Amino acid sequence: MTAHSNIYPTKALQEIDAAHHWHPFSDMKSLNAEGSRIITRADGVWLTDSEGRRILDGMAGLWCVQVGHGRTEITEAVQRQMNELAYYNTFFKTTHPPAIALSEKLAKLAPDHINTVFYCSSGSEANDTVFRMVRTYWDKMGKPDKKVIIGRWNGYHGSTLAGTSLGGMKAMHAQGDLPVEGVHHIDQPYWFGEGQDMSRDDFGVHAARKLERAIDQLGEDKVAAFIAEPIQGAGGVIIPPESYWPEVRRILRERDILLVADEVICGFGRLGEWFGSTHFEIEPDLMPIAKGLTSGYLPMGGVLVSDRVAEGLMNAGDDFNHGYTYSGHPVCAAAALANLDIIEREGLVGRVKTDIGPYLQERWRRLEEHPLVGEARMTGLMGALELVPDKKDLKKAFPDVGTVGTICRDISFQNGMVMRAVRDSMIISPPLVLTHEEADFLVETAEKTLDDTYQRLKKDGWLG
Ligand code: PXG
Repeated sequence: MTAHSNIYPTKALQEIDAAHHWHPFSDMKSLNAEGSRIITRADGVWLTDSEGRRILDGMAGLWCVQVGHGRTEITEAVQRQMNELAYYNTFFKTTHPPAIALSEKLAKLAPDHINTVFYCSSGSEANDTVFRMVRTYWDKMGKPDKKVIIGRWNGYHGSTLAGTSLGGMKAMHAQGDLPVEGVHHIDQPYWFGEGQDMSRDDFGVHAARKLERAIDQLGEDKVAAFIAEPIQGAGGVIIPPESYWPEVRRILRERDILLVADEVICGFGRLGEWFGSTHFEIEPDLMPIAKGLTSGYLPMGGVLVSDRVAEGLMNAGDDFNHGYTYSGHPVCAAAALANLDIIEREGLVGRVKTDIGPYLQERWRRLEEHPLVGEARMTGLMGALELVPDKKDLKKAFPDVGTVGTICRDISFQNGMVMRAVRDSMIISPPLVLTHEEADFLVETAEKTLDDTYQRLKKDGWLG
């Protein structure tokens, strides 16, 4: 068969897929018994599956398709670049115009103290790059004992060795005997899940002070960096209380420790600023990026490097022995430039801040009135619904965590919308081009999905 073979019946495609394709993060035995969903086309915020059904892409692919699907401005830029220079490397004293132009562009978009980019092909590679950069930086600064990187439980930084280690997903650590040495985890600022005994602001400070305590226990002279997502994505859209980031900044400012803001999801307009760091006024030393950089049209990632770290590493007088065959890939860089051009031309960042963001947030938050929803939260275009069995006791969770979330996710798909489930919360992160009508459809479908899920749970005895 060919890549365009949507002439085959769904069942035939599912059988071939089941026979040969190992999916990421999947229990393949049960997936193959059920059969995968097959997406064949996409346009704007709409996916089409192999049965010809249209489904609203509430997750922008996998948190990445900022400009929507099917944008010919990007595909044409890619084709032009393919014909001109499909590949050349950026090693051995060489570069090329797409990498040069993209670097200049990113330096302009990034906060003022960030003017340098190191390229790779994914968010995971970006965090592997961060891992080596941070440690090498302190070596060059004459502080080779500063090696420990502090991450957070339930943070996500990718699935390579460094990405998994820096992240705080216990199920991932269990496979491959991770984390690697020299990584320490602190608690996350997850008020709904872990902080309801305190006010949000008290809990934000409390969670930040875990960082202070960890640094003081490990020793400032041993700690190289703290890494965190401005808002945790894969962990369940954990929006920190407003008191959290200012306190983290105070703690790090008082100590000589680098701050890495993982912008892989929050970057490129998701929170109504070019970077999530700007939304929270984080001022990081390093910013890993990927996803929205190309809107997912081609794989590309990078690390945006502050002047302080760039000068420390680049003026050290020897090589940083790190890089990838596809670092700065010309076609991916052309896709990124075309994508950033659309984001700028259509004012998508400002649109999230002042138009579609507030519009969707207001409607989304109203879902908190539903009997299944304990909390409805959203910042920018990144939201979550916490499903609970009893609204009178918000600390009570469903048994067998994750089962109810999966039931709700499947019902959402049947109702014509992709929502992702994390534990028993439902997540959305739609393309930034979502129209008001599409936002209405999104919320109406979420509401219908909650109703259908409620009926199912009642029928199956989940609600007592
Ligand atoms: N950092 C963050 C904050 C991410 O969200 C990565 C790094 C790794 O990027 P790559 O390109 O290597 O995947 C991510 C990726 C999910 C899901 O189910 C989330 C991600 C990837 C796959 C699934 O929510 N985020």
